[in-house]
Amino acid sequence: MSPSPFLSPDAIRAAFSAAMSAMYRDEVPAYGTLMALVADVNEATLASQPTLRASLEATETLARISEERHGAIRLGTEAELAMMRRVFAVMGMFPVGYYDLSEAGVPVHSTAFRPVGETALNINPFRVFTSLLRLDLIADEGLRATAEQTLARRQIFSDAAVALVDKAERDGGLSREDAGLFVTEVLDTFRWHSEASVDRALYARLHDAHRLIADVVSFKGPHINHLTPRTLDIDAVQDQMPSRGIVPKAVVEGPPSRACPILLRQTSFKAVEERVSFPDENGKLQTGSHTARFGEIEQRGIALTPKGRSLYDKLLNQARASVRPAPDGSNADAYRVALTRSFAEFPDDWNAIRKAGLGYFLYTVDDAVAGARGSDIESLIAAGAVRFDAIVYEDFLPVSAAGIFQSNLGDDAVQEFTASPNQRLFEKALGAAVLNEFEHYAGIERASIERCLAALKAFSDAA
Ligand code: OOG
Ligand code: NI
Repeated sequence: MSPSPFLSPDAIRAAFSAAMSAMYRDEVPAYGTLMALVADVNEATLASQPTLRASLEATETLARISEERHGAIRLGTEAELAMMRRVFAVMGMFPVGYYDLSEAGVPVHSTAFRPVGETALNINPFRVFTSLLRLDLIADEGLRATAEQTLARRQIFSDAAVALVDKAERDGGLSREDAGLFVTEVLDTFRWHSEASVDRALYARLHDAHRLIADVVSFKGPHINHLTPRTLDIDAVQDQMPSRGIVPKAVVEGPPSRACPILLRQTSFKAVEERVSFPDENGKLQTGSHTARFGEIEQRGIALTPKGRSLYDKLLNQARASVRPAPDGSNADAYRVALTRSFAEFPDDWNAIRKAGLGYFLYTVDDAVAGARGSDIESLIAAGAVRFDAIVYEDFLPVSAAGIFQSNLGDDAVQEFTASPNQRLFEKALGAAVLNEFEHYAGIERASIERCLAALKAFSDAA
């Protein structure tokens, strides 16, 4: 077989993720500080928790930790979303899940572009939370039309980027050289532009309608608005942020701190105020400021089954019904207590989580000799032949995402929209259906069980 003439999508994604991280470190220096803090905390955590290290080794996910991050962008039009899907596909990233944020007062709906399948995820799990602005939620019709016209005039992809996507689709991949060009050209789309494309008056009108609308409509492209490294101990990072000159958001989003981490916990530092300029009618630039870009960290835990997820949703709602976290942090301690109390109902032991069918696990052969006579997975586990490790949650959480959006939109910006999920409309714009996250995890779990049974059968047949 002759070697493939193409660089793999996984390698293109890894290169793109590294280039994006370097660009963002230049643009927002606090992100670099955060990365250094996360690296220190991860190292200390691995040194003090040998079982965590063993589990990451067993699932072959240790190497990816320090490379791991997600980012987020907000797009303005259906055409931008459809093209973005094609761009991400070249990097082996596909839309997973549908998130309706209108319910939380943010006029967008979203998906996450990410690698799918165990191998691709282990090579590089880079993902991008991608939102589409919903102009249909702007009440002022005149402003909506102006916003639409402004967005229709911009072209966020370079001609060269579009040509390379066409080529990749036509030929089935990109050569190493083309892949290098592709990374450079596509990175440009995510770059920060300090010169707005609207005048100050229009910016102000958009901003009054919703800060997020101003962020999407006023600029030449969908600047990356944050990057998020993965930490193994989010509480330690949250505690240490101030000592490195970073001010964290009031509370950590998601489940409470637990022995067995579930889903996703996230916190961020507030968006930085940046100088921008607005062209006036004579083309002269007037200075102003815009606040949008921030940094975030996250700790990922086990992916939950639909049963586990509905228990999570119930317990989170219960905690938030008793203490609603105030943006100024004044009731942060009370919220933490309410959360911990509510989640006492969620088993905090890996085998209990597994036995209750609440989470997904990866099964691997630990000791083939011990399993010589077993044939079902439970007796193989009991005999010590098979070990199980949590499958990491690769997706996002709508309530957490809303909390992250809010803390960076200015905490006074909370606004009500009628909840109006519209996955069908989103998928029409995207030009494809989004994948179902639960099916994805169930497939990984099932495949790991089949691999164990086949390996142990081969072993006992040979013995
Ligand atoms: C996206 C916020 C959501 C997360 O980690 O939940 C997000 C945004 O602010 O554009 O990134
Ligand atoms: Ni994020």
